[in-house]
Amino acid sequence: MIRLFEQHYVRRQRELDGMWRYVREDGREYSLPVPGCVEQHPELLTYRGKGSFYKRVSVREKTNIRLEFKGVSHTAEVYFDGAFVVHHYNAFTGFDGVIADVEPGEHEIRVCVDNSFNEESALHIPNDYYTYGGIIRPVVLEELGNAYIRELRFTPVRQDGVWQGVVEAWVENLTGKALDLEFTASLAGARAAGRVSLEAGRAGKAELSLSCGEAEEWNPDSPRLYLLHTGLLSGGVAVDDYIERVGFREIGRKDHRILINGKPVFLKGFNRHEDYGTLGCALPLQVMAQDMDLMREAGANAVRTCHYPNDERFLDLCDERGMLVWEENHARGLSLERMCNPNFDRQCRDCIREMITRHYNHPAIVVWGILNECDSTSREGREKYQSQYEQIRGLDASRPVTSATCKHFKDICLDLPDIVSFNMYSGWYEDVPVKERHEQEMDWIARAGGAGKPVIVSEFGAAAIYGCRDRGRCKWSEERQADIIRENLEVYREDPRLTGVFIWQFADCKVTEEEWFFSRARCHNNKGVVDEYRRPKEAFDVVKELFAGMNGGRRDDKTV
Ligand code: ADA
Repeated sequence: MIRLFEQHYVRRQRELDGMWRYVREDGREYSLPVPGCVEQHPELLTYRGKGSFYKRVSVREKTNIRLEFKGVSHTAEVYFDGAFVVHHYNAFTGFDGVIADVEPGEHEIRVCVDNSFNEESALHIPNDYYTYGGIIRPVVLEELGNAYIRELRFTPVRQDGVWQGVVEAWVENLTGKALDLEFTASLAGARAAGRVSLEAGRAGKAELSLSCGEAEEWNPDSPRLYLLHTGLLSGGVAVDDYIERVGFREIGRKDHRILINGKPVFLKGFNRHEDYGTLGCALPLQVMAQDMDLMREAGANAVRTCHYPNDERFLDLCDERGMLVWEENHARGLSLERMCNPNFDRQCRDCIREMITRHYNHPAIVVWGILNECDSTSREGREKYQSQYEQIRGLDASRPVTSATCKHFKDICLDLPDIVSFNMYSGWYEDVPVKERHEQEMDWIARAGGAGKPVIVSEFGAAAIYGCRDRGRCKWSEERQADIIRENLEVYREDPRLTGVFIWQFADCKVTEEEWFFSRARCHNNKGVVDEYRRPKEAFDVVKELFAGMNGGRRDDKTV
């Protein structure tokens, strides 16, 4: 499955899922499923290195082929019939390549994949999550005509109580001659058309406005979605189409709160890694749906995609279920030394661009995050935070930005984001009274640049080994994890200055043995309220009890 809705009827599209030939660097051959992680194979359980995936495809007539990879972990080099097509770094963002004038018949796709840690890789490093190897998300083969819609952006705006929709399309001309095309859009009963002129071999932009008076708004309790149909015509004949699924909603901020369509919202949810038992990070829709249902059962209305952009199909689920999303770029706990890796700035910039370009239309995404627990205490670090916030705001002015800090009392960047977020492990890493420590933190935030801003507790929690029970409620037991989460939630739910809390974390996840084995039993981060097979721990029911009716300590507002 590519997305949870059809994106094309004119453009020919097929998913290249199924078994691919995989040749490891030492020549050993395997047949592996795509999407998938190589680690699911018994001989590749801990493989870290290079290998090539091969797939043979056929086309019936001469055409332009677009290959889209939704995620390859973590570096990919793509070849078509032996000719280089595209290189991409980062497991968690999609990329594509176009091969023009492909002759009818059979052809070979080769994807060289590398998940090794090296100086080239500034973001995939030994960490408190695992960097798997493989083609971890769907691969799509499309057959294009003379021109195609490369990117489609929908921005909902409410004007005088009526929903308007701004539709922007970036169109590529694949021919050696100029083209004059018609661009059409239809949504929620409204239609519009315009023209786009393209120079030979160049791209152009089309923009239309739609007045959608009858449209119902999207909000967490009523996540109304609509299909935006767009098309390209040449001389009245359809040459391409592009369908997006959108929602009418606006994000705002007021009095310490995030607003959705003018109503205050309190985010209560989980940090969720894409990781499952023996499947690694290549989660099938079944697991995504199970995670959604379990988070909903716990009473969550929000999820943080720690610490990287997520699979579009999960974001589609969030759109359908009204699950609010804090999506963030790929970075976790990088020191200034690591942030000064020569590739760091570019790899972060690419990740942010690809994340926002591809995920902009998801109504469920309400916050963009960056640089979880990176260096925000130095001048050099601040420059990088500032640059990335500016990049995000330049790409999307419709959503607030934030970053989860753990640099308590030392962070010099709290004036930069729209929302201040902090990670706090009272009762686990720090045996301190939750309320006193929380008041200290909130006082410091107000003095250090966060005054008047919405505040989110972006991480709190404790570890428990599934099945470890102890009447003494020792640390690592399920009982103690439940106690610590209860103590924290009972404080946070009474604080009207908070606009959200995210428990660390939803499910246990694998971590790299290098650098982490000593503090991560089983080489897992065991702070899930369910284990890596989604078996609930005692804490799950505590969360369910306390999330119920939790709206951030305000009796007056009717948060959604
Ligand atoms: C940090 C970090 C998380 C995880 C957590 C923990 O807050 O952001 O990724 O490592 O600590 O489990 O200690």
